[in-house]
This record gives sequence, C-alpha cells and structure tokens, in this order.
Amino acid sequence: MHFEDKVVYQIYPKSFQDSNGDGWGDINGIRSRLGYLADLDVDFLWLTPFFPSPQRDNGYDVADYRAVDPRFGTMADLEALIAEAGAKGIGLMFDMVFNHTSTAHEWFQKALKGDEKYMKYYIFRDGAPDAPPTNWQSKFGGSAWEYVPALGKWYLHLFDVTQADLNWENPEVREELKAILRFWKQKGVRGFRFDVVNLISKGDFVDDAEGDGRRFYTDGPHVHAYLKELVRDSGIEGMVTVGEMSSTSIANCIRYSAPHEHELSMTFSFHHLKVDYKDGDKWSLMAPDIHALKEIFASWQEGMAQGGGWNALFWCNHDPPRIVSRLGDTGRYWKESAKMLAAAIHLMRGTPYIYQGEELGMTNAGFTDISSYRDVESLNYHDILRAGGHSEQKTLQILGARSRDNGRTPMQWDAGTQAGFTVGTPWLAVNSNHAVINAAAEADDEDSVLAFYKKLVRLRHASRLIAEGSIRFIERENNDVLAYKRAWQQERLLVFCNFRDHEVSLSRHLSLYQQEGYEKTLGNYEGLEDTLRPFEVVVLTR
Ligand code: TEU
Repeated sequence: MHFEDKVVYQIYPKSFQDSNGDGWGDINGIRSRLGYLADLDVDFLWLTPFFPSPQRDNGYDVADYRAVDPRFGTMADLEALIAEAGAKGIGLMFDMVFNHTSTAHEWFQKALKGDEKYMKYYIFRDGAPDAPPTNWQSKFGGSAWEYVPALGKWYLHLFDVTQADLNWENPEVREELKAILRFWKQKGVRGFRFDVVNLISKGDFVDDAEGDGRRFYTDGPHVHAYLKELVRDSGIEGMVTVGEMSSTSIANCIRYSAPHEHELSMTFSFHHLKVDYKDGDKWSLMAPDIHALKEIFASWQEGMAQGGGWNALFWCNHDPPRIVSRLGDTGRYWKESAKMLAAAIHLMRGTPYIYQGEELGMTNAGFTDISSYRDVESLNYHDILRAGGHSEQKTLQILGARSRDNGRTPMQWDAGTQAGFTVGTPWLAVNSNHAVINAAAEADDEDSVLAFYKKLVRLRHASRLIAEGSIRFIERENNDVLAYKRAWQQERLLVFCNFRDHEVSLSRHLSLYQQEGYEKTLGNYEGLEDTLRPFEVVVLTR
C-alpha cells in the first residue's frame, strides 16, 4: 500500500451531519456529504467510533466492537457508506479502541460477576478498599484504579472509570481483537486507526515517585511484539494503519512505522501540540513557544526520515482545540493564518490528516458557561481546577482554550439554523460564527480556506517531491519562521511560514532565491517581498 501521496479526512460522526433530526450526526449524514468529500479529493475517511457505547467518552468506551450504535444508524447504512465511498475512490478507516473496553462490554460484565475467564481479560489486582495497588493517575483525573467491593479487587482504567484496560498479556484477549479486525476487513474497510496503542503493554505495577505512572506503561515491554502479532495474524498488513501514540519517542515511532518492522503504516505523536502547556501541564495556559515547535518538527521530521519511519501530519483532531484559535489568529488574519498553518504541515514528509471543519478554518467553541460543555475530561477538570483554587471565571477561561469540546462543535455547512448540521437541537452547540465560516460560502470563493486546502491535497497527489522527497529544516535560529526544504531528484521546494501577526525578516531575502531560479508557486498573499507579512506562507519551487 502506498500512502505517501494520500490524504486522510477525519470524521467525528456525532458532529458531522445529522440526517434524522435527533441532533446527533449519523452514518446517513456522512453518506449525504460524500460529494463534498470527493470534491476535496481526500483518499481515506477515518471515522471515530460509532459502535454501541454508553458514550461516557463519546464512543471511546466501546460496548460492542462489531455493531453500529442505533443512534448512528444500522449495519446496512454502514455497508452502503463503505460501498458508496468506495465507488468514489475513497476508503474507510475505522477506529479500534483496543487499550480498553467500556465497563458495559459483555466481557467486563461477566468479569464483574466473578467469571474467571473474563476477569483475566482485564487488569484486576487484590488490595484493601482504601489502598489502590499503585499511585497511578487516570488521564482524565483521579486514581487510575477503581475498587469493586463484590470482588474485593481493583481494576485499572488509564482513562475514565468506565474504560477498563484490557490485559494484553492474555493470549485470548489478543485473539478476540484479531477477530474484530478480520470482521471489519471482510466488510470492505480499508484501514484502521488504533487508539492509544502504545499503552497496551503494562510494565511493573509500582508506585511512581516522579510522575503519574505513564513511564511504566508507555511504549511498554511487549508493545512491539503485540503489534507485530496483531497485524500478522489478522491479515491487515498492507492496509493503511495509524497508531495514536501517547507521550512516545522518535526511536519507538520508527519501530512502529518502519516497513521492515511489519507493525503500522504511521504514527500520531503529540509533542508539537504541547508547546503552549506551561510546565507540561495542559491546564496551565501559556503563549505558544514557536522555537520549541520548530525544534520538535525538525527533530521528528528529520529523525523519522533517517530511521525509515513515517509520520502522520496533523494539527487537529477531536481532542485538541482548533489550531487557528491556538497558533493562528481568529480576527484580522483569520484566513491568512488558517492557510499558513495548513501549508506548514501538508508539505512536510508524512501523511496529512484533515479534521472536519479544519478545511474551513473553524475556530474554538467560545463557550462561556459550564452547562455548554459535554466532554467528560472537561467536566472532571472543571471540578479539579475549582477545587485547586481557580475562580469560575478563570476555570472557564482555561476550558475555553483547552477543552476537547472546542474541536467537537458541529460541522459548519451553511449560514442557516444550526449551520445545516441538524434540523433538531444539536447535542453540542453550534459555533455562532457559522454565519461567516461555513462550507457553502467557501465553496463559492476561490480565495477561501477551503479552496486552499483543495490545492494542497491536489499538489500532494501530483507531486512526487511532496510525497517522497527528503526534508531538511532551514532558518533554524529564527524564532518567528518555520521553514524547510524538500528535495527529490532535481526538484526542490522551499516553504516559509511566518507564525507571527506582524512582518518578520529572514536570514536571506526571498529575492535571492529567485535569482537562483526559484519561483513562487503557492502563498496566501499576492506577490513576493523580501520579508514575510503577518502569517504569510510562501512556497518556492525549482
Ligand atoms: O486519546 C488519547 C489521549 O491520551 C488524549 O489525546 C487525551 O484525550 C488527552 O490526553 C486528554 O488530555 C484517545 C482518543 O483520541 C480520546 O478521544 C479518548 O478519550 C482516549 O483515547 C481514550 O480512548
């Protein structure tokens, strides 16, 4: 499978398009928008989980891996979607949440009743009711262990208390998961995204004196062996696969993604999305450190290339806030910054992912009241921040910048009521800026953010340099500009991105490149100056 020249579009079904007026997006809604997606020319659609689920974590708490939650539609709707997308040359990628199941899953329910077989599917530990086995913290706040009085045991949940971690040491668990992959492959699914898959192999269960416990289970002892086995035995090698890697390293991501390792096609890593975390804390606000951002891109891009690994390129998904609100500008330079940010990653070495609405320049939710929020992590942290002494106003300011609901507001299709997302009441409020930022308006505008994304997708399809070329970062000492050079055979491409809302200079005037035979082939301003204008991106080729 060649994926170097492909582009993936991520759909969060709950917020994409509602077809029956219940305020939830659904599969038939996606079917009705295939024309839009084909026009954008994307190659794959990654759908976040639509499986039966109590929805404590919006579907990442899976209760049955082989069915469709009725609120999203039926298996027949899903099969029709796979066929109709396929007819347009678009492949479906499904999201496999294999680190944990919902506690509503049949396996966990049997375990709770003391069924020995199923207790071994999870990570249960003996212990007194007031002494969790370790001091590890859940990623959503609080202890990572929950006590079950009837069993006199604790179970591990790295995420919500309703998301129990699976015991991958048990070969029966691994066989169950392989069978799920075979099931979806048979249905015509073309690829998979694996949720937090570098957390599946737990190491020693000991207290962490320095952190929240992650060093004992991140990129754990058997993770590479488990992945190799999963891919080999389920027959999915050759399909496009991406692993979501939490707090990982370049060395591990090379192993996860280098073709000769026979693990995955590529990896998501998140280091570049933490450059505005004060002291590494998501809930402490800080202005983004652009120098750190550049260093992270340079080391991951060049490091992965040297080791033969492959990056997934992304700014947005259903977890982080919207990138224009974060690194760009939502006012005067909204359009310029949205385009600059897009070009910055789409021309790198790796496979670009577009998250629904990113191609329109959608912004953060703008919620001003806790009652607007739905995300379990946001609601938990509201209480944690309040208990930690923050005022309600400060807490809302932090959630306004960091909540996962920022990226989950409904897709903005048009300027009409509820942005064309639903004729009912949406499960999460529509952003009031849909009157201006919406697909219908942008489709008719050649200068729109949407039009710019279309250019980037087509460029990758057409250019072997973008798909396969080498990469080297330049302007390394410049704290305002991210810049790199791509090379393939005799072809060269240079990308200069100004991350500031003011004019900045370069170590070398752009006109000097012109004298060397470079021409401007893409940008978000007219003409070419020696300096870069606010949020300007300039692409030069030779
Ligand atoms: O996310 C994994 C993950 O660790 C995060 O991005 C997490 O949301 C963040 O650290 C919280 O601050 C994946 C899914 O993308 C996410 O939606 C799920 O909630 C999570 O796994 C559990 O399945």
